[in-house]
Amino acid sequence: MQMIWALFTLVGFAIGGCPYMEGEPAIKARQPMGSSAEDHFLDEFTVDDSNSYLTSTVGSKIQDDKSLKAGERGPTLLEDVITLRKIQHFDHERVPERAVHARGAAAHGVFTSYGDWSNITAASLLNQTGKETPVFVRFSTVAGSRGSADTVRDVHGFATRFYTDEGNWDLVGNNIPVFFIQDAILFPDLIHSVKPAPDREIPQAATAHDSAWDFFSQQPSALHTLFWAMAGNGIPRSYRHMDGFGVHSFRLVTNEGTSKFVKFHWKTLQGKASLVWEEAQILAGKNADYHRDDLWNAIESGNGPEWEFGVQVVDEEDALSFGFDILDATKIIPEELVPVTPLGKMKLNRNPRNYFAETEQVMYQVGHVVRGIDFSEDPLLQGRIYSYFDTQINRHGGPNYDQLPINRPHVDVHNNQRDGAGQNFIHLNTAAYSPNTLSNGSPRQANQTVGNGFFTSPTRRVEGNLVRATSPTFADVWSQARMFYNSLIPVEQQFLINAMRFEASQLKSEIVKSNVLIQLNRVSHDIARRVGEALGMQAPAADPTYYNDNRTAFVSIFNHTLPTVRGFKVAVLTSDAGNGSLSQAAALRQAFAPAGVSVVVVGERLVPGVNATYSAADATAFDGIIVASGAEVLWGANATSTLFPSQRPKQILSDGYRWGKPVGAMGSAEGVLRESGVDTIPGVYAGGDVQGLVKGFVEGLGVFKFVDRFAVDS
Ligand code: HDE
Repeated sequence: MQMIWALFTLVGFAIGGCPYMEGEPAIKARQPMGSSAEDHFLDEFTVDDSNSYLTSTVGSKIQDDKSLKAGERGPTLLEDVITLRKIQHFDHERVPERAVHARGAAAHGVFTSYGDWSNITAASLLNQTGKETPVFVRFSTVAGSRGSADTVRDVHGFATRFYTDEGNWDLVGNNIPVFFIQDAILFPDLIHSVKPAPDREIPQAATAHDSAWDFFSQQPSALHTLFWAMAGNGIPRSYRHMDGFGVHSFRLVTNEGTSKFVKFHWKTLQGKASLVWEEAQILAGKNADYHRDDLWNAIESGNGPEWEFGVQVVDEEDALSFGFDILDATKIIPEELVPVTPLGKMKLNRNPRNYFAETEQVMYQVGHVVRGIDFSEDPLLQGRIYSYFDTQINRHGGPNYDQLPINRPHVDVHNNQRDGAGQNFIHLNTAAYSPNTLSNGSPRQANQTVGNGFFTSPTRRVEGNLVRATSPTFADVWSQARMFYNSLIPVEQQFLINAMRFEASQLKSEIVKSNVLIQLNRVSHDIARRVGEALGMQAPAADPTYYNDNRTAFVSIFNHTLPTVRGFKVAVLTSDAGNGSLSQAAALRQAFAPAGVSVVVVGERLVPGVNATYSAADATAFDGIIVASGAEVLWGANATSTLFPSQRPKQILSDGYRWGKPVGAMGSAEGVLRESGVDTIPGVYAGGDVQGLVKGFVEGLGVFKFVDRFAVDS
């Protein structure tokens, strides 16, 4: 242990390049984890530049704002190592972005076990009530590049690293519990089809193009996941408002060696919530960092999000007893069949201090499991185990990526792996092989397989002839897509159909369009007919083999109110010409504060008390909109101003209403509601009493989307 601490210090010293720094030393002594709220495992790698002189990368004090020239107007000299090194370092600042999931944001947090779960797993993070384990969680979209917009429609990554006291466990999951394909060998095909066209690199971060739907309709295993993505799950309100899933079946293994299949779940304690498509599209331009912003601000304002961690546990012999194969990642186990047992809770409470060092360099790996957790034979999972190790070599440039501060486990690492690019450690053992006598046999084998349920559960047994084949138990890829659709409320089904209309109507190939209708028709004739209508195409005759009336209660996003609205934003529209609207906005701010809702005061100019101007504000940025009394002047003769685009205040109100948000108006502003096309139906609040209005409005924020405002066709 001592040696590792010493090495960490040396490494930090090299990274910090700080021997000549003045003021606070950058390298702090390592403290035991969790001894104070400020303690953090990355502290020793931080560099504090306050009160310091510039130095070269090897510590000499330098001036680096003017290159060394032969004469004031002469050429820069080759011997100007300061300029050369600075530019060279800049030239190499980027590492390859992730091949998928390039766009994302992350945060630190803590996982707390609800109990001692050693009856189902030997995993040490779950063996004690109240036991805390640090985590680092990265959320992402899949298809877009690193600079793409947050609110594009996509599956979202939900990757969690647990820094357990027995090594790192990475649960690299998504916000959708199923996946497009059943076998890892198809992953490059899937991704090539959804990524932009190879000739013109269009479109960015979108599946509304021929190759994606060509693949989806040729590989119908994609349908179930596609349905989830076309529904609200593809456009969550924020990372905080989505669930997470391990997707595959894994195994939990006890110290006694018994094992069971499990599906891992993260259930958001903020409640599931989604945008509507038009909002998401506009946000992609107005604020491409919408989700990133939300997560960052929620944590900074003390509203760090929480998820409950749970498992569905299935006996090994029941793998095929539900009418599908639990090794097939295109299937969920409906919670009515196997309820989710909550095991613990995670809270994110700390933002990264450096995006590159932490969020960009975190390298999750499905193969990082700890004692008590084992894989399953899911062929998709098997391929992932390889892919994540391999891709990190491409990103990092060598095999020592696990030594980066964010990737280090919080336990000692001893093995005979040596050297490689960027080796951080100075290994003292000169007998880097096993078995040895020269190092007293160390590091020694720690074979815990039998009796201790290490990586591999001792009861696992496989046999079979070598085949390149899909198991017949994976054959039905339509029934669960249908069950998913059946389980949505009508307006949500409409959103899904509208999303498909949006995407399919942009397809150029008539063959692809017709193949899409053939596949949709296998799920539901009604869907095929309604999507076909927008394409000007007739759906094929009903194809009822997989039609069913199954439903599950746990997949709808729009059928519940949110348990908390903390971290939400309400716009209060004001006018500095309006009588007292700014002071009313201040009173509203105070009244919303106890609910954890922040108020953004919008006005014509950034005068004191105003946080945003009409020239920049837009309804997409807010979860609710209130017009303060006095602001009605902007609806009348002053509706046109050079300070903001024509009719902008009215547009903010009517857009918010149209997108299902709670809206309201106070006192003399009440008349603007009708004038802006706002009918008095649920989710519209009016009155002169600040406290009374806020009480109702907070409930409206919990409803989040007033769905009666959206038309449903048949
Ligand atoms: Fe990934 N996936 N994936 N994936 N995946 C990557 O690894 C891959 C799959 C997921 O925030 C890559 O480090 C294959 C399912 C997340 O850093 C890469 C297959 C699920 C993230 C890779 C899958 C995921 C990745 C790219 C099919 C949900 C982002 C960069 C066999 C359970 C992690 C990287 C982060 C990232 C391969 C399918 C989730 C290329 C081969 C299923 C959340 O290795």
